[in-house]
Amino acid sequence: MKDLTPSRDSLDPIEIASRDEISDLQLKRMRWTLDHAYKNVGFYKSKFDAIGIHPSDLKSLSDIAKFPFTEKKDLRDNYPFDLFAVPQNQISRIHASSGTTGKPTVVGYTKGDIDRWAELVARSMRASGTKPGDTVHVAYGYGLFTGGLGAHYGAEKLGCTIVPISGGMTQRQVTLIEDFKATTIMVTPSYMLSILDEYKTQGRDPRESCLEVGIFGAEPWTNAMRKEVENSFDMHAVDIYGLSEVMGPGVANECVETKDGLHIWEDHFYPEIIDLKSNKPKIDGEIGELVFTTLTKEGMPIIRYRTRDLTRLLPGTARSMRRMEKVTGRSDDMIILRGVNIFPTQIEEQLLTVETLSPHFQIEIIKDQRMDKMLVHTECVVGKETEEERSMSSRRLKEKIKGSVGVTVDVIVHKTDGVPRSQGKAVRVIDRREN
Ligand code: DLL
Repeated sequence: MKDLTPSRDSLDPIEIASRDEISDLQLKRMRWTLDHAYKNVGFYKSKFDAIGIHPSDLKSLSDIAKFPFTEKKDLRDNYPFDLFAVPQNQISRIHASSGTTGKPTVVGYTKGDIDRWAELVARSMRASGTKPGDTVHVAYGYGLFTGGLGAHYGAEKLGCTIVPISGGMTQRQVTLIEDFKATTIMVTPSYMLSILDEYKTQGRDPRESCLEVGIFGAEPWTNAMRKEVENSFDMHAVDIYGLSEVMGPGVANECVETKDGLHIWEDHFYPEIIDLKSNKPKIDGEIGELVFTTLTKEGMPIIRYRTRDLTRLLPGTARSMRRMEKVTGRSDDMIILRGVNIFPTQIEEQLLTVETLSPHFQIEIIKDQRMDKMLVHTECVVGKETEEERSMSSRRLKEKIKGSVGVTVDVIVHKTDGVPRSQGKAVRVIDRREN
């Protein structure tokens, strides 16, 4: 793999500023945000008033813990536009999450927000090793989902050639990556695996591909998966994090030279980690739920948004801004099986150590005579399809999961293409228990 470390003078000065400079800027911006939200969003005014807190009570950054949380439900309750802090004619873009049940969650951006978002995605891409002039294949979905357009505007800001292909039609993805000579791909990690399969189907050697960098996010993925993709394509695999309520992709990103967790762009977002039970802030280094306060959002500022993502905060390395460890999973996705907490990423990690199995998987939870049972569906690799080979692979994975996660699961090894393929965010868990 090429050394793609960006030169220090290509960085935004704040990325490598002192902690004091960063904190001073955060405090100034946090005051502005609280004021803006209080004055212009009825929801925040009534929530602050109800507990007798006022933006002027913020004397230091840690005072943010005195303010109330915002949750996904609050976005639904204020559907569609009641959390907007500017008049409608100043909103230049709307995105929304599909929401499997009930109303979607809607977010609005001013022109300035769109511009800052593009800057932050450009910063994220530069951190990933992408350079002006590179060709970027954007396979995140375009539309109300923030992935496609978020990546697109960032790539444009950085000065790249963009191929706005969106998700789907995997055969064509591979043809166009190769014909247009993309050097960066932006896509969910699970869809990247489908693209990898397609390379093989087309008889192409992925290690010969022109791709140098993959910027993967929108769903949890492990370091084991990083190794798999990096070895298969001889490319860098870098993690990008974000969520629509806070902005979209580009809230945090790994640096290609370290790949040791994601630097949070702290000049625009203030992170906290809270305890899942007590909701009290935890200190850096401790695992809990990630909470964000935006510092520059005009259209829809958000105060102490509970992401449900589990991680911990770590000190800066390649940049002065703090890092978040790769997200283990969402608290909503945590499976509790006979008293043991399990995240799909733990299964992914083990699966990737069994060479006779492909990295595609899906977890099914069923009730079997009143007992919860977990089935892991996966596939054999080409050449290991016999009944005997598949049952051996199944036993190996079952043992590994038992050894590392501590639960007994059933592993069903299908033939190639037996597990549904992702074209965006993978559906990892199907829960068939009745409540
Ligand atoms: O997924 C934004 C995005 C698009 C991020 C493209 C990165 C790349 P939402 O649809 O609102 O926004 O989903 C946000 O996805 O709370 C996490 O649970 C999960 N997520 C996003 N990035 C990562 C990541 C976009 N790198 C939700 N690792 C978040 C783990 C991630 N989970």
